[in-house]
Amino acid sequence: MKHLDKLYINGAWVEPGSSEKLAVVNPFTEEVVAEVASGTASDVDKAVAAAKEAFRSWRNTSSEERERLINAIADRMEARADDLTRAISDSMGSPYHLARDIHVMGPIYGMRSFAARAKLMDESEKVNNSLVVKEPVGVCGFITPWNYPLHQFVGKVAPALAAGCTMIQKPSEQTPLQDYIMAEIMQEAGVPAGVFNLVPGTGPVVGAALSAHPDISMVSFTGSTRAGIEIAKAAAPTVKRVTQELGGKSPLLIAESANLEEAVKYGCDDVFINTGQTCTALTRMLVPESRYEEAVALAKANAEAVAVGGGDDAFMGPMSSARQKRVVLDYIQKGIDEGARLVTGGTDMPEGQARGFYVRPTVFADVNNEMAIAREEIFGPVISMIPYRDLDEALAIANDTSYGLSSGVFAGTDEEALAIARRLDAGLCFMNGGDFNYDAPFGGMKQSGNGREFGSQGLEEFTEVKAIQMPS
Ligand code: TXE
Repeated sequence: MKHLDKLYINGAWVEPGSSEKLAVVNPFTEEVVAEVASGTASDVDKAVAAAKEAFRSWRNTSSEERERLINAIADRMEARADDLTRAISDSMGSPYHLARDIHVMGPIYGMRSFAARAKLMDESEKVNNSLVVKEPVGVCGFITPWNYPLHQFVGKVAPALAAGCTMIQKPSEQTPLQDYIMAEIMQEAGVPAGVFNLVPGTGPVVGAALSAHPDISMVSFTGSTRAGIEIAKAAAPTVKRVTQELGGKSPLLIAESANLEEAVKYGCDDVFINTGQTCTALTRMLVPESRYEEAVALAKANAEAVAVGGGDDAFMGPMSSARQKRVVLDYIQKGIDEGARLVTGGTDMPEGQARGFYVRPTVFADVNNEMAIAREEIFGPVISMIPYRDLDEALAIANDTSYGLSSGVFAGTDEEALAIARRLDAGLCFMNGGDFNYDAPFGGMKQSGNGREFGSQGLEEFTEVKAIQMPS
């Protein structure tokens, strides 16, 4: 068992103010694999003081220097890719090969992408007698979840470094392990003391202290809408900037003209990858009535072909925690009770699994958009198939949600798909099988959040603009 009992503050490994520990549980074995320090509000004060002091000089570094450092961090992430992969696989239950390809390689690209963006901070604009310049927002507090822990870390830390901000990072209680490796990497790469600080701990203690701290200028949060609202409320009295990446209940609109086999396969893979614990998952599959039963049969076949387990051939590991497994099983039961047709899956353990937080890839048909399984984020491998009569009805159902993070469309031609994509109320749209892009802005409309991560918009979130009015 690992013991990670220190915090990383002001460039040094220090004792936390409390002897309480966070227990990290391996979702494959259900055993505790690590005990991790749990910080206090006074640890947050120390980290904020260090970040505030470091900001005085870090904000004045050249963009070339910040570019060099971010590249040095990305180089070290590559060198320690196996350690990062093992940490994520062991704590969040992703089979090793998927943890490496999805959870580690993508974020390394994401980190490096911000090296080149540091120089965007040097851009200025002359507007009549004003010179408009960019400045870093200041000391930032980051609160991240457990479903893509390194991706979310990079989406906040990389642009903050590029902009010239300093920061305090709080990982999820469930998945702090890779953050310890990242703190070591920051130290080895030569990130100056106080620029990056790591304070693991609970949401109500460390997360709340970050949200309310008067010397923090911005909080960036990824997680549940519930916690996002609490954080925004706690942040309001200090008028700090708050960016939120929250939940989703995203539609996949399959048009009459689509290649049904391809569209249903894409939709199933998209929901089952990461065991459904993806905020962009296209969990509401909208299918024309005329092709509904054909689509249901295809979804059943796809779900039943998913390899569940922890090995090299597995596509789907266990849920990340016993609690999340309970949540998903309760939703499956609710779907049955609400009268949806359980096509495949259900509340039993998948075949061949004796322990681990596994659930079965599950498909519901005859779902209407009022049911809880169509309205609430389940965050598990559960697809709700909803029939529609015509495109207007399909779009009305697709947009009838309090969320607006992601969406997807399949149609016979790209022109038709693009026209539909423009009518979906979401920050992202995956069109005719289009891939995730680390250089494009990522974020949601409506109750899916505020602000964007990645791409040059991801840097802008960490930027203040100043208009200097010059004599004419
Ligand atoms: O998230 P929480 P949970 C959704 C998903 C999931 C549900 C609950 O539907 O089933 O949320 O997951 C910190 N002040 N998503 O309970 O509680 C907490 O310590 C400050 C969607 O695990 O939001 C952790 O670091 N911080 C999602 C982080 O918030 C607080 C990713 C996330 O935990 C806090 C994860 C508070 N009052 C869950 N309360 C996505 N958008 O990708 C908690 N935290």
